[in-house]
Amino acid sequence: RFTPTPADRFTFGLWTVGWRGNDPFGEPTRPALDPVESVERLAELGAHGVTFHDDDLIPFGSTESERAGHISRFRDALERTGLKVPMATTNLFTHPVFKDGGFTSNDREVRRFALRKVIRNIDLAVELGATTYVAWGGREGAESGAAKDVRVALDRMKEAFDLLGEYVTEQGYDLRFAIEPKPNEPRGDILLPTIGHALAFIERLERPELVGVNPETGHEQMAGLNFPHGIAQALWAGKLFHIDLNGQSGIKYDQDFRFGAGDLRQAFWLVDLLESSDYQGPLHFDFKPVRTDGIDGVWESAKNCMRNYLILKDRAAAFRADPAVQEALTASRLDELARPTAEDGLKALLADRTAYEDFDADTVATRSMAFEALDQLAMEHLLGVR
Ligand code: 3MF
Ligand code: MG
Ligand code: MG
Ligand code: MG
Repeated sequence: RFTPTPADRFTFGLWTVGWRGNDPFGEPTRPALDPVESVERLAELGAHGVTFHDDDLIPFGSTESERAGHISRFRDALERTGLKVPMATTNLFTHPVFKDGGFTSNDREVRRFALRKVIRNIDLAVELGATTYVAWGGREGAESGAAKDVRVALDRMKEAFDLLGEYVTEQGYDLRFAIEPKPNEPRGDILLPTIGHALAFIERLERPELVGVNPETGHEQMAGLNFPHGIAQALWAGKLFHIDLNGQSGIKYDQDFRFGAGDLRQAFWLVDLLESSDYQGPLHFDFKPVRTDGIDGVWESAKNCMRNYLILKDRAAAFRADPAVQEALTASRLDELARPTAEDGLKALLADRTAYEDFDADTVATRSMAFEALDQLAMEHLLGVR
């Protein structure tokens, strides 16, 4: 029970299990992991796929022949294990050349290099079967006011996505982009800081249909936002192309705990939402095994990201199937929310005296929404006592 299979669509970034525990104050606490070993271990644990930044697989500055060697070992491991590569992405943040960003660096030469770096890895992503290309612009931002003209930087950001959209269209690739918002870290303030900012930006692009979002649990919660609400709006907009699942405890640095740790109640509502939605993409974990642990903790936490998702899926299904919950939902008028406010039309609404002239606001105000009873049922299902 709660043991995943590839049919569950769980995926992991090479950089997640491969994180060595280096942070701004400390050196790595674990040795480097060979991507081939990560592929093998993730397959053993029941994952469906693996994702990567170009530099996770092919160290920055590799020669052509070194690059080919890394790719061929990786490809062999994929073939051996059956693991898929549904998504890939670009590292536009580690090398010092990206200190002021990739797509929006004030330095034009850096911007041109960034685009070429992305395009090169898009070709590899498509070769390996990826259909989603994530773009996290962690260095696109500023620490001070005059350093970045945000409106102009957004022009450059749009230019980058328009060029990338033109490229994949010309190549005939079956590939869509997913922008990953984050409010801050490593920049003081990052452009496109939340799901909402990204959704608004996408509508200004030349090919908006090619671009969606890849929201990360902790990133929205770093901004104090409700992650399930953000995901619901992305779904509503038809823009949930991918997702980064992890755990975060409130407004702090990007904690990247394993899924289910941090805000457990938001994790429950998130799983409830995803499982009731038409989202068919990968369930991708972008977490960091805590640096206090050795390699044992890496595989333990990877396993438990998936296990916690499956446990929450079970709890959410029990919640929805409980007749007491269904009654409580009706008492809370969720069915009424689903009914259009004026299916009789504007004219009828204006003519309806009960809607205004004869409406008794004081009496209607006394109707309870009964949300407390409903929420307690959720709590008890989550705690496993119902
Ligand atoms: C940083 C992130 C990134 C992105 C990754 C995928 C290094 O907080 O979340 O992980 O997820 O770049 O595009
Ligand atoms: Mg992150
Ligand atoms: Mg994070
Ligand atoms: Mg992420």
